[in-house]
Amino acid sequence: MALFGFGKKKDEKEPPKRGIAGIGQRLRALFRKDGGKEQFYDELEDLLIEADLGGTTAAALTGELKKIAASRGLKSEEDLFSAMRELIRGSVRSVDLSPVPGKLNLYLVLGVNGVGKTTTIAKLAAWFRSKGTSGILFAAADTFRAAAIDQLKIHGERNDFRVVHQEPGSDPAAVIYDSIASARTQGDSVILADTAGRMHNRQDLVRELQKIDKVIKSRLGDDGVYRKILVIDATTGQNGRHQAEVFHEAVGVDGIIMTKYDSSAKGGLIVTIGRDPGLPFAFLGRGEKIGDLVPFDPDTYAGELLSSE
Ligand SMILES: Nc1nc2c(ncn2[C@@H]2O[C@H](COP(=O)(O)OP(=O)(O)O)[C@@H](O)[C@H]2O)c(=O)[nH]1
Ligand SMILES: [Mg+2]
Repeated sequence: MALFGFGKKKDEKEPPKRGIAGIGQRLRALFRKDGGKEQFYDELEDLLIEADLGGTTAAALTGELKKIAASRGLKSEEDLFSAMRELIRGSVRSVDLSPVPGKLNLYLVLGVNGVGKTTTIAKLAAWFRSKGTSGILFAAADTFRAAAIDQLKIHGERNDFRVVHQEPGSDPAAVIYDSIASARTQGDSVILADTAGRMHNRQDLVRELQKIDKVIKSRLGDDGVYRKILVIDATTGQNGRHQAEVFHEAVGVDGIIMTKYDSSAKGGLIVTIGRDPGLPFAFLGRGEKIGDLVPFDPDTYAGELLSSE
């Protein structure tokens, strides 16, 4: 079980790098060398694929840049580079998922195994608390393994958040149902619900999520605010896009948190998902500690992706 402060020792890790290591620099060099020439666009497409944008998105962006360059007569390295930056910037959206004051806000945290759901729940709780929200409750609805429940309980104990849980193997929808009742009794304002993310049987996963979704909708009612957050690991590459599609189709995703966007991450996946299925991003996870969560900002992101630092 990996928890904050455990796992890797601090000094074993490089300081977080910004954006894609080396790609920004190589893009710069490419734009400088033969920006606008036919071969330039082929090389650009390859670099974008390396940056984890995926073949389809890389080809689309390259084609769009080519059109813009032709129609505006762009030739200089600077003009082409800023057009590229604008294309990236225009491909991604942010979303503010702050709790609505005076309501019961339920966040269902989704994602496949190991992406960082449980860790992200603790980070989100700390973030909300730092912005003045009190009465934050965890629902241990990843009931698949005892360790998953324990992990959330430890986060709760360490950071002083209440945790609603049942026995391992119990019905996740029932745990969330209980947590809503408990939050109402105690006057809590936020529930962060963990879920299991087994993907090997897509049908089962979808069916279970839809059942949970139905229970939440009927139990929370119109006076509650219900949002579904998908957690995606930046290091999973283009499979992350498939995950976005599956979860979005199953229950509808309100916002994505991309984790492990710290050292080895190649954040181009954000552009891919931002374009198709077109989902917005709420936060980036940039480390294992509870404070390693930053709101997603499209301008900063575009800058970092193309940064030559
Ligand atoms: N480097 C880094 N590691 C993370 C981040 N978020 C989670 N992790 C690690 O990813 C692993 C799996 O996290 P966990 O929350 O248990 O994933 P879950 O199975 O989706 O609940 C743990 O070792 C976490 O410390 C992040 O933003 N950056
Ligand atoms: Mg977990």
